[in-house]
Amino acid sequence: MIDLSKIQKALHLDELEKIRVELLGKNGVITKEFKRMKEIPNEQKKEFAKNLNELKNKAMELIAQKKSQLEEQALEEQLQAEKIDVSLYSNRSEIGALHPVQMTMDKIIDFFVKLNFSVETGPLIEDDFHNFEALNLPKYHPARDMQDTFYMNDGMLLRTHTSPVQIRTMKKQKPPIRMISPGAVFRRDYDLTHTPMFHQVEGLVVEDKDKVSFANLKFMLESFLVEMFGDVKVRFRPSFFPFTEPSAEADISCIFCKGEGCRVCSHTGWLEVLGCGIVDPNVFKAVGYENVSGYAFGLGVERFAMLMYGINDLRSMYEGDLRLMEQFK
Ligand code: 2U9
Repeated sequence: MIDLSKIQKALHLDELEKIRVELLGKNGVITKEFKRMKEIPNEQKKEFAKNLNELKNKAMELIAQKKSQLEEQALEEQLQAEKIDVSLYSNRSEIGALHPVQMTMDKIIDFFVKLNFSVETGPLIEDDFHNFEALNLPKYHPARDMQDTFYMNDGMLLRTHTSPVQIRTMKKQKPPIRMISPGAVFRRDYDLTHTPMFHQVEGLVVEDKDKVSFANLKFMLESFLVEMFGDVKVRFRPSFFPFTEPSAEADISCIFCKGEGCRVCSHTGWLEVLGCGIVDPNVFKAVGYENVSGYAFGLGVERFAMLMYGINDLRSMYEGDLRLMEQFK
């Protein structure tokens, strides 16, 4: 008796194929039965052939049915195995943000570039001439003290302001000059309001003698401060810097209390934001410029960033805490 029940029991397609070969292949049991035909007596041949054909057809039908069932099952298994759960949590990479100091610097630079200032840079490690001597900072000046400046063993130093860039630019270019120098500067200072490295943007305009006035400087800086801080009042107070004469410091009306007086402006209603002045003739002498006039200014970028973005601790700028950065995306 040929048993067809094992077709139904096949669990996988390759098992079913083995059964098909066993039954219907070249040496399969059903095929062999057909070969036995010649041994069957003539009167039984018809009946034998009919039964055998029925068996063969039945086997083929069962195999085809089972095959499509197993194919469906295999497809289902594959779909299950390759299923993607789009609701699962993924390790998304975070999008970065520019540091508030960089954003502030970019805004400052944008303003001056629109006014046709060139953007100049220079070395962070400087010599005494470019950092001090040429800027009318005499030998006994306190800024030159080991307590205030980082010195290298070879007498070189970390620049204490970006002013050496203006000296280098004047040495390689003829007037007129219209430039800003943004960049990092270094001072031996570390407390609530000072870090050993911070950023400055300084500006310099040099024209023919008597062409540049304090009024030009005031107008330009007033426009700049209104662009940066919005609708603020600006005032200039007399001050002193070795490289400018006369010198002034500019204040804006406090952006937090609108000039009413608060903790940030120490109840004065004013915030000091930059220094400026008419370039001292000794500075022009040091670079060999004659018959020129010029104005200059300088500002601390961190201070601007703190005011513009309401950051109240300078040190938080350099702690690398992503919670600060994430607020600037
Ligand atoms: C040359 C001539 C003049 C640059 C100037 C200031 C005034 C100033 C401070 C602001 C805050 C430094 O970062 S801070 O502590 N700077 O007040 N800077 S005038 O004057 C120059 C520079 C170069 C050749």
